[in-house]
Amino acid sequence: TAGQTITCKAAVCWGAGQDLVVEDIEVAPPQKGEVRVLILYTGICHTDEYTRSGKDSEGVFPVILGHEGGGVVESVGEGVTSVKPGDHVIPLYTAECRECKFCKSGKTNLCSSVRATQGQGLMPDGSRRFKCKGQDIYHFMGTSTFSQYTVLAEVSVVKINDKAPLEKACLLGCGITTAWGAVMKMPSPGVANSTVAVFGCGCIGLGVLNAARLAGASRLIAIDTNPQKDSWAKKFGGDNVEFINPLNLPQGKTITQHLIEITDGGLDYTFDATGNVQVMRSALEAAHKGWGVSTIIGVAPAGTEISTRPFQLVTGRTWRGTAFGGVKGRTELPGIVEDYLAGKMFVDEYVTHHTTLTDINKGFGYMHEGECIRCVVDM
Ligand code: AHE
Ligand code: ZN
Repeated sequence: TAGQTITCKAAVCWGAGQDLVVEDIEVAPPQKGEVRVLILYTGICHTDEYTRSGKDSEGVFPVILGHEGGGVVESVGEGVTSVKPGDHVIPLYTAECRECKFCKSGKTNLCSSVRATQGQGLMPDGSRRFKCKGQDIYHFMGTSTFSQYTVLAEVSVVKINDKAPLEKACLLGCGITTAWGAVMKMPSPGVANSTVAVFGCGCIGLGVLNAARLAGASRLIAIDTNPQKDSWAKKFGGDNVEFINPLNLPQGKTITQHLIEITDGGLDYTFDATGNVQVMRSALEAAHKGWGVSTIIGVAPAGTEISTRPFQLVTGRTWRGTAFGGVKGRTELPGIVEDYLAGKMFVDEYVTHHTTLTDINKGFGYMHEGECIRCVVDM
């Protein structure tokens, strides 16, 4: 099939707010510096729903969503050297070119090589590889994993150990790695022997708890309005996790006041895993005066803004954020896959639901239910 257009199935979102429609699409061969990948499994992340719903300011339609995939290289374009047909790979929505100002800075995992075109739903040369009913279809996050075949920039692909089962490892393409990195790549001194609170116990929040436990946090507090998340939080963070439902606080107490009270002044580290800007503020203000660090992981709806009194920062709290956990995909993801294979971190445990490409909309439905952590789509 190398060099030829492939016809396959993909879930197309024709317009903002519409359900996905499984269509026969055409996938053009990979051009120079590109890789065509057979996607075997993909997770569904809230960011897919966010863009589907029309809330993403970068959203363009018609589009093939999906960014948490696992697959096998089918063919490569001219000049591609880092992967070859048959390699097991994970698509990277945060590319790593190793040549741009960002990559060379040593200070960030953000890479500028393909980000501008990626945000417009295009390949780096400004064109598209998907067609349906004669119409060009936009790419998404440089990945478009809701297609049986997708085309990626070489800088947006990483080869992983083929012993890792792709029906689980696909989840390392977004949620789990993001949470893991947000904790493990925290600037010094890091979460060891520190108090940690995480707001939101979905995939990201549970990943933070799992990583913070391994990193040796001294106290773990999990916050969620869904009481069922208590047992989930303990499963991922250990039996000592203290679960707080902010809907059940003593009369008149805010979550921030309560946390400050029970921790003698606040937490060393807090994490927002909700994408809610009010929660982000609570997380920042629950960080300890003088040194507390609050990390934003959740993606907030377009148009919303965060606020706090500047005094909160003047008095030594740090507000930071992270994309893909600060992980450099091509350099660091293979090692994270090894950590998974060595049993150091949970991955299988996040999979609560399965669906097929045909029933992908059901997967979006599961996501709105509290008991779904991750739904894996068998493509
Ligand atoms: N397009 C949105 C921004 C979306 C966003 O913040 N994406 C996260 C990843 S979400 C994964 O589920 C991210 O890492 N962003 C870094 C980047 O380069 O986009 C908007 O608001 O415009
Ligand atoms: Zn995601």
